Amino acid sequence: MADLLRLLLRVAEKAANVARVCRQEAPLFQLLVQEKTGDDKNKKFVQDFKTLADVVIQEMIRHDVRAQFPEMAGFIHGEESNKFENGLGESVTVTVCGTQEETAKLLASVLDGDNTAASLLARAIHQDPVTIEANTDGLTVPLSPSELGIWIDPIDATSQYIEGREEVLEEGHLFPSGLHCALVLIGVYLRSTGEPVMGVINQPFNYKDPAGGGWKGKHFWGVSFGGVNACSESRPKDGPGGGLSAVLSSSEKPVVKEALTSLCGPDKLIYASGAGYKILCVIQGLADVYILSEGSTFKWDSCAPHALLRALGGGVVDLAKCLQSNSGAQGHQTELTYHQPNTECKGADRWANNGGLVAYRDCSQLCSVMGALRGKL
Ligand code: 2IP
Ligand code: CA
Ligand code: CA
Repeated sequence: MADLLRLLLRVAEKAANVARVCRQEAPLFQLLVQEKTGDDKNKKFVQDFKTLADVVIQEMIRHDVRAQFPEMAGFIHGEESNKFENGLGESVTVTVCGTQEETAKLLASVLDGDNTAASLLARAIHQDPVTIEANTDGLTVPLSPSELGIWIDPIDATSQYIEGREEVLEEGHLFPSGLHCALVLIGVYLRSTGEPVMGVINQPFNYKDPAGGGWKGKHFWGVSFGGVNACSESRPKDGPGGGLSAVLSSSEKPVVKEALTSLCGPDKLIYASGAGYKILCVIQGLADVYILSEGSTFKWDSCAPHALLRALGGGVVDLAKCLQSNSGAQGHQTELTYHQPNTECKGADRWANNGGLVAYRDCSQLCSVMGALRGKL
């Protein structure tokens, strides 16, 4: 398990590099921010490029995990499909090839022959990342790769990634939107039960090097299984004056906003972008809970940060199930799981967290939230 963790930290850093390169290299950046104007072919090309950054990152992660852990090959899932139709109507399957040149050639066929953009992307994909220091010494978990599956969100909060507003983060403060909300999420679950057992989060745009070296990232990881709980973050201390703080999507239902304003007070209700970023805020103690009443997140959004929350003694529950359950919020029956699709749904919705969710560090705070929402939804 420690081997897998080290690999995921490394490949998430490579993914962060690709995300940074797409914003740093002018030919790629132009494609990323280009307005969707002009003829249909141009619109589609620009749209493709935005998706391509995501697809390429996901395939790179899949490629590297499969190379080291072939037992996991059929169980590496993600948000994106690797089938692409280019502007000429040709179908191309995006994969990471054996050499940088081959990958560049393949990418050029998706990018309608834009060799400069294709070569820049291929270089980032095949580049070795800087070594990631993680204190995983002595971490032994009795699980083998053949028992595990993976969920990847190559870039969460894509809209913030493309908009690209820069914020200077301050320790202990939640910044609701901006580039820092974009995250690479890699979660590992147990195939038999669906419980999240390991998570790696990379924040590619954590701070800008004051010496002009560009954006630097930050990584977070957690492992939680069978009594072993380890996390790069320590459990945050309770804030002054008690009281609960909650983070929500700005598109949350008015009835939920009202119920939580009554519970937390207006000053302790914060809105932020990115499902992954909101759970990260709970992990870091920038908020106590994240509540979402709709099924607008997916397994790839929650799996990685869920594992970190578990390692800290918290979790992520299915809100609808929790509201129905008589035993209140406690018990593991209401925690989100990652191994079974919603069979009644089609497409991406098969993997939606349909009942909404609540992410929490502290069970008693989860109970307060459920108390405030019961009978309102
Ligand atoms: C999105 C992204 C959005 C989020 C949505 C996710 O993932 O995290 O920001 O909505 O739930 O599915 P909101 O910001 O309102 O919480 P992606 O960017 O990967 O599509
Ligand atoms: Ca997402
Ligand atoms: Ca995404």
